Amino acid sequence: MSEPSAKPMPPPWWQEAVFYQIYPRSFADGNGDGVGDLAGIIDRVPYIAELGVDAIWLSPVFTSPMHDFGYDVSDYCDIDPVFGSLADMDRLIAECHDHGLRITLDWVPNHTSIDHPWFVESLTSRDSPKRKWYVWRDPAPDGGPPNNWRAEFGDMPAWTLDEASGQYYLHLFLPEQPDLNWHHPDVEEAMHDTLRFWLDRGVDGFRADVINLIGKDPGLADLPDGPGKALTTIDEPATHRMLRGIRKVLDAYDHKPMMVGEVCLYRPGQTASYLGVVGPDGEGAELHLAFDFRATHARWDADRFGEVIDAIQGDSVEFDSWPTWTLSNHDRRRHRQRYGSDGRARSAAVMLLTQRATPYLYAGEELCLPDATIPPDAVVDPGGRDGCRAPIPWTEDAPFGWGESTWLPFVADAGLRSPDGVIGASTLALYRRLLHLRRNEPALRRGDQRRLELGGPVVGWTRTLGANEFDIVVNFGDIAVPVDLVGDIVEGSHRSGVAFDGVLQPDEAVILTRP
Ligand code: TEU
Repeated sequence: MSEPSAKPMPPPWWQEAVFYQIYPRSFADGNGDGVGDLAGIIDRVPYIAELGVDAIWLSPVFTSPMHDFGYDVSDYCDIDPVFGSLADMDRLIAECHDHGLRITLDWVPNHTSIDHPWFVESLTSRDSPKRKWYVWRDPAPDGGPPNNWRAEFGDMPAWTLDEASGQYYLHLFLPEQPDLNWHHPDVEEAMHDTLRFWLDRGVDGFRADVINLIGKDPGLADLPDGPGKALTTIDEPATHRMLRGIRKVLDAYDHKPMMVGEVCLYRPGQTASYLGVVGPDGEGAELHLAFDFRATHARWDADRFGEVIDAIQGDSVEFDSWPTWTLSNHDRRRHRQRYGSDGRARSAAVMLLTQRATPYLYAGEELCLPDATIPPDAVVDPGGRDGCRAPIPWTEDAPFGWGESTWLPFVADAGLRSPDGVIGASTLALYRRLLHLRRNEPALRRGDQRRLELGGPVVGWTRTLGANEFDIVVNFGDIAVPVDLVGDIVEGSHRSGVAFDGVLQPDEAVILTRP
């Protein structure tokens, strides 16, 4: 008698999921004040579920004076009135779960708002019990900032002098975003409590903002090459210890909450190292996932994307880590804008949703949204990122489902790119078909990925699981090219449901099944 074969463990939910990022100010306007809110999102949950994604990442909705539109939190455990109330958030969590969607929140652990009661207290005196919760230092001998770090936003040092106490506080972003001192055990504990607050309310996890920054070396040494930004250099062992502590908080919950980290480091293996070195009993685990931004930096070019695809899969094998893939988010020009045509954006969707990775979509890409043009007097973001944060047009006619006056202008051709407009509807249909195909085909989610050597402007890869196999090919060029593959086009940027004729049109991407 043969031994019953051990059933392989199913992959964790966050490896099989497609995430959908919502920038709350820009998604949907429930109360008609021109700023998106939780009521608007609740109304659109059926739309999101029907799209075929599995989970939401909601950019910050916590109480904030909005100097960085919510990435400056003054209360981690409440909702800013511009977005609604805690009761609305509870309703959103329930609504998502009722529709089979998971919901993850954006946790901003590196810095608070200057309005956070912890910082307000820290500012009162050098002896305040909260003084050590932030990074305070005496001036350099010349009276200037303690080191040569520059802030991410504005042309300024990462330090602001508090005249009253004669000390500087550190802020890697705006002066209104003071950095927390994670080396203080009370900070660590208080921040763990903010996670528990939301986990107890049923959220399924978090996106952790600039997570590589939390464990800064207390020596705060100068950058060796002169004044500059420290965001992409801070990579300290202390952060790994802190992440193991965070992971224990998450692992104490039965519903398997996850955390994806924004790790702003680019050397091979650096990002993967933030997933931890996991032992047989799960000890040593850190983040569940880390963002990979390499695809967001590649221009529409076969060689570039060939390299990115290989690098992401290569790192996954070398460092035994599950990858992520993303083309757009609230910090960068949208990929439709970067690539310059609807056809390319549609092909990019085929590429994104056939990777062996957890994809992160940015709301609006399913409608083929470019960036909005922002007149100088309408600029509101200190980081110059308003264009990719334009409100989503929900109807064909102005005001596109929003109040009369929105916080940012709409994109050009907004009506055409609404779900009922010509471009919006066809792109939405493509995303729905791709997402449903991915949901129905384990080979596209977790199958092996192998590159096809096709050369020229064509990049191809194969996804295989058992006997199921798909070939995916993308033409990055602007002329039709013959491709030596046979099969049926199960899905594609320009056509589907037909036999492949061996010629890939300009900017076309197809998913083929072997006949
Ligand atoms: O972003 C960190 C980050 O890398 C960006 O600030 C980037 O440097 C900038 O967008 C350049 O265009 C995270 C959030 O995603 C961002 O929205 C916040 O502003 C920032 O952290 C501070 O919390």
